Amino acid sequence: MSDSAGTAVRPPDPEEDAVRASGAGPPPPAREAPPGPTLGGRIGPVRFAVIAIAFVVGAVSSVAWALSLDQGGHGRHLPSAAPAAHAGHVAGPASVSASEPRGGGAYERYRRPDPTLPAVPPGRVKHFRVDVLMHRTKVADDRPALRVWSFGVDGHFMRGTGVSPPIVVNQGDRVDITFVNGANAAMHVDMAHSLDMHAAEVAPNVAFKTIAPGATTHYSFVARNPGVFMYHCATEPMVLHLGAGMVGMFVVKPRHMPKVDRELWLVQQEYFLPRAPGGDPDYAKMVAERPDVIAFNGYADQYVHHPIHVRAGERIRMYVLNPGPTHTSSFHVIGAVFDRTESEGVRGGPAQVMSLAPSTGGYVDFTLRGEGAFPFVDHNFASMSRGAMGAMVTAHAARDALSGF
Ligand SMILES: [Cu+2]
Repeated sequence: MSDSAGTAVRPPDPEEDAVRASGAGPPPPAREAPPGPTLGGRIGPVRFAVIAIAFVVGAVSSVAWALSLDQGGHGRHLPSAAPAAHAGHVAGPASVSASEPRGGGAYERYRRPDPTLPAVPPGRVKHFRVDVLMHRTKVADDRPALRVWSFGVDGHFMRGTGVSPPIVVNQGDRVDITFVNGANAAMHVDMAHSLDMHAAEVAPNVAFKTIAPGATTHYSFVARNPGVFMYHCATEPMVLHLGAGMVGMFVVKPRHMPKVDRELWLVQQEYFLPRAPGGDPDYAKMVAERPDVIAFNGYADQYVHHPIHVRAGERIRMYVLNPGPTHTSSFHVIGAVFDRTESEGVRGGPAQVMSLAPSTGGYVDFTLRGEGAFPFVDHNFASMSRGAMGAMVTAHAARDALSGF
């Protein structure tokens, strides 16, 4: 974690890979602006003090854990000492199998998800293959790893975080889904799962059926209704499967949508840490509605440490989903007003927040008027303190732009 006092420094982000490498079709929205100043972690004195304490405690506990794992012979792929090691932010292997951890203690290296909304794939029928991946990762620098149950889309897995990739189609598209509950041993699937798409108007007992590890199911639907929908596992107990990570964003872009310069996606997700490092999430915490970490795109405060680079004056659209499973989000961008919002079929704005109950999605349009750092948060500050915070930084912001918070 970096800060203006220089207690630690994170090197620049690795370049993210595209969520979907489709060829033809509409041009993708603008990627992030060229990196400006490195501004990670320049935040106010109170928050800094809390983070600094957490940093030290986290470092000590993580080193102790790493040492214990090494003694047990399970230290393979461990970053050298959690928070400090994450300062490396080494890009994980691109292949599915290369970084697969073994044993109870190894976990994947952090890899920053690209917050740029993927382009709609070409063709009249949109085919997606959705896989299940059960993998060990951290979701916060200063907290132990856990086993996250997540989805991959068309061979893209967001290893090193707890998030699943977004899926994007246009209103009116036919969507063809192949759901694979762990295609091979590298997926580490050891239980039954299912795939429920909220945008799909289908008989759920047919389409969303629970299938055994290694099995495949298939369904198709027309995305008649625009919106920011959720997809998730619907196998009981659902709070366990959703709380373990089996959620994602499914965007149906409306016809005649006003153009913007940049489209971003954010999934605000809850994580319930296990009783033992590397274990499955704690079910008791889920039913008690007590998440340990609440994060945008699968890793606490990641876009504070590695801000999203934008340009002052451009039109920005953020697609935001709160899959929960238990908490409501009050999504807010500090220093901006949403001049247009749309959530669950209701258009609004100007607005200061977009309220997102569990399984609610929407998008907000706004312009950042001036050079600087613009944090985005869950304005439920208890959730923000658990990691639901990020920042956009404009191309010509001062190097210390985030230090004023
Ligand atoms: Cu499941």
